[in-house]
Formats: sequence, structure tokens, C-alpha cells
Amino acid sequence: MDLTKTSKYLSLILRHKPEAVGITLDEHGWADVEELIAGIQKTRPFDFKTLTKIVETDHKQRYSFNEDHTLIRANQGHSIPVDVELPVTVPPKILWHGTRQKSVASIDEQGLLPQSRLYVHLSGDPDTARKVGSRHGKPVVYQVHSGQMAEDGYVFYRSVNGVWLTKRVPPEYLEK
Ligand code: HQG
Repeated sequence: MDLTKTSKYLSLILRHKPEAVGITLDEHGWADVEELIAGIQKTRPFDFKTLTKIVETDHKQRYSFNEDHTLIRANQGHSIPVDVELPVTVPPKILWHGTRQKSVASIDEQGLLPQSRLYVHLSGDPDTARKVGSRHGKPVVYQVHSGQMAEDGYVFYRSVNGVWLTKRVPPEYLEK
């Protein structure tokens, strides 16, 4: 079985489109593990062991089980409005955002906007940002003056897998 393909499907379900397998998420983004497995099994072979393997081997730690493994959720990246209960966290002075060349003119004008997701995603180091930006071609990496933003009242969260999240980044806090 192609685990990467199945993991991408899992991301789609748990971040954007639970209805694809006929399930719903609760307000905190949790899906019922039994319902999820039954839903995925309608289109492909899938079981609890495979799900656990995906969760444990995912190199970005995209998913979490609850304590007794009856519920599962994506740690970040949602487009549907769920609250994954992240505490407000003071960011480091500088965070990073990788994007594609095509978006630069618009970002320079509007700043970073969450687009289809709930938050703008920021990285803790430039290498990670570069990788995020390379998903769609030649990357451009922005420095984000997150320390200044926090001082000015902007709120930041850090997902359990280490992605920094904020609602928007106005252009005056960005530097290429
Ligand atoms: C861009 C992956 C035009 C923004 C990664 C980005 C990440 C603007 C795109 C996670 C803009 C949105 C998220 C503006 C922002 N005008 N374009 N004003 N403001 N953009 O995929 O940050 O593998 O929703 O630069 O590792 O690229 O899925 O966000 O290019 O952590 O777990 O709009 O997705 O993780 O794209 O990536 P995305 P992202 P996973």
C-alpha cells in the first residue's frame, strides 16, 4: 500500500473534507477512529494498524490520537473551522514563510493572508520555509518580524508539530 498517498487522503479528510468519507469532525477537530476507518474502507483497504503506522511515521507529525486512540485529528492545516485548543504562545523575534515567486507581488501588497486555511503558516527556520515554498516551484523566503508583531498585539499559536500560526501578517512586518 502507498502510505504517502493514503496519508494525503487522510489530510484531506481531517483538514478539509471529512464528508468525503461520510464523517464529521467535532468542534476540536476530532474524528471518531472507528467511523474514519469504516469510511476509508469504502474506497480502499485500510485498518487501524495502517492508520497507526501513518501517524507514527509521518515525518511532519501531522496527526494526533487522543489518549485511548478512539479519536484522531490533524495538528494544523485546517480549512474547516475547528479549534485544536492551542495556547497563545509568544513567538521568537523572527519567523519565516516560504512561498512561490508568483505570489510575491500580491504578498508585498497585501501581506500574508490565510487563503483557504484558518491561519497563515510560518516556520521556525529558513530551511523549512524554503521547503514549504519549493512545493510549487522556485521558492521565495520571507522573514517575518514576529517579535514586533507580538508587541503590537498580534496573537500567535504553535501547533503540536511545531508550525507557527497567526491570522495575517501585514506587509510592514515582512522582509525578503
Ligand atoms: C500564499 C504544508 C497571494 C502563501 C506546508 C502560500 C505548510 C498569498 C499560499 C502548510 C498571500 C497558501 C501550509 C497573498 C499568502 N497573496 N498569495 N496575500 N498570502 N499567500 O498551502 O503556507 O505538508 O495554504 O505564501 O509544510 O504554503 O500540508 O499554505 O503559498 O506547513 O502538512 O498562499 O502546508 O504542510 O498555500 O503551507 P497553503 P502554505 P503539509
